[in-house]
Amino acid sequence: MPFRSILVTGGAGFIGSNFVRMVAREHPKTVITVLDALTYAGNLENIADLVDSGSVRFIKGDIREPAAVRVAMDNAEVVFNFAAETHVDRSIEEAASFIETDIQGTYNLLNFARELKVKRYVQISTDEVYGSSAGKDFDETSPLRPGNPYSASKCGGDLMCLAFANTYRLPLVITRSSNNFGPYQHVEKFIPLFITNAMEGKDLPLYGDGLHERDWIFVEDNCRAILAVAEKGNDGEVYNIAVGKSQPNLRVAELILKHVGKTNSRIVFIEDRKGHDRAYRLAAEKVRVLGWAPRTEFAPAMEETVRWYVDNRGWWERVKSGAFREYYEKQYKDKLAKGKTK
Ligand code: NAD
Ligand code: TDX
Repeated sequence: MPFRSILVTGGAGFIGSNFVRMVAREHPKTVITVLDALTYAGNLENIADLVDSGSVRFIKGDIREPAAVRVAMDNAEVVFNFAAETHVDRSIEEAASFIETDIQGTYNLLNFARELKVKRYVQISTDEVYGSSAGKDFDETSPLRPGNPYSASKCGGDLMCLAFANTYRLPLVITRSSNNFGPYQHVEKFIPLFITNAMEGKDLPLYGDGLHERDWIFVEDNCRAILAVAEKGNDGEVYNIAVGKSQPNLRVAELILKHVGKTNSRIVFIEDRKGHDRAYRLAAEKVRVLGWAPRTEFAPAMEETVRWYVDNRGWWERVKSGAFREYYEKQYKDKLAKGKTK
């Protein structure tokens, strides 16, 4: 990778931690700083080994606070913004924190990226900004039609990015990927919730008729696509990232049960999510022109993912019970108190 030093916001979350692990493994000369507020979704355990070995400098801080952003961005050549409030169901209950982090936080990052003249700013966005797809594949020029407060907040962040690219010529790119799955994903999300509930012998709560479709991408494939866009994408442009194999939630739930070794009897159909987007479908040829293609097939990646949750039971039990925070705070007490872990 041609980047000397990168700032990864939200690097203690699901995709951010997988991204940091990939860069540390494959580009050991790149200096990595992680800025993460460690919200309920941020878990220092996800990158603890890298922080301990000195491969990653960790700063506990909030992108909503300009001062924290300014400190973390010092010396960053490239900024990757993964930090966000990300769970649709939470945004339906209460959206204020989504607006603050996903829009205001993005604005803070853009301001300092401009002031400090970063070489490239990469905004991690989502297929949800286009809204539900009725049979049509959305490309990067499709209109934004968010269907819930989370995706509306992501649209706000994206639009501010595009405004900075146009007004100030900030060299930035935006990636919009489909649903990710893999290790370290929070148990509130569909696939980890269903895997861990199946392991615990609990019900698997499917919303509505269970026939809503998602185009699942293995998290490592998305991380590689994000790197490709950061390295080779054109300034001011958007890149969709998807595999192009949508499937209904019910089928995914059945596959999970098969891998966990349980019967289908635990699937229960519950009241639908409010405003539930039926399907997301992306046309993602543009990123392929940069040389990216997914390396992973859904079925083996799912098997690997289930195995990860089986092998890392302590990790998700601590996330489910809430004990994860006490666990890492004990380990990093002094360092976290100073607001810096190195
Ligand atoms: P996640 O919820 O697992 O992680 C989010 C991380 O951001 C956490 O570590 C959290 O502590 C941190 N964070 C939240 N608010 C913050 C703030 N104000 N300041 C600093 N840090 C803060 O999310 P994820 O699934 O890893 O998603 C990462 C990014 O990818 C998000 O921008 C999301 O919109 C986007 N995305 C996710 C998916 C998916 O399927 N998970 C798909 C497309 C796009
Ligand atoms: O208990 C559940 N039952 C259920 O049927 C949950 C949590 C989800 N579902 C359904 C809703 C969706 O159709 O499964 C599908 C996936 O749900 P989520 O994991 O909540 O993902 P989604 O709403 O599709 O949004 C995800 O992809 C786009 C991420 O959470 C976003 O951050 C990302 O931008």
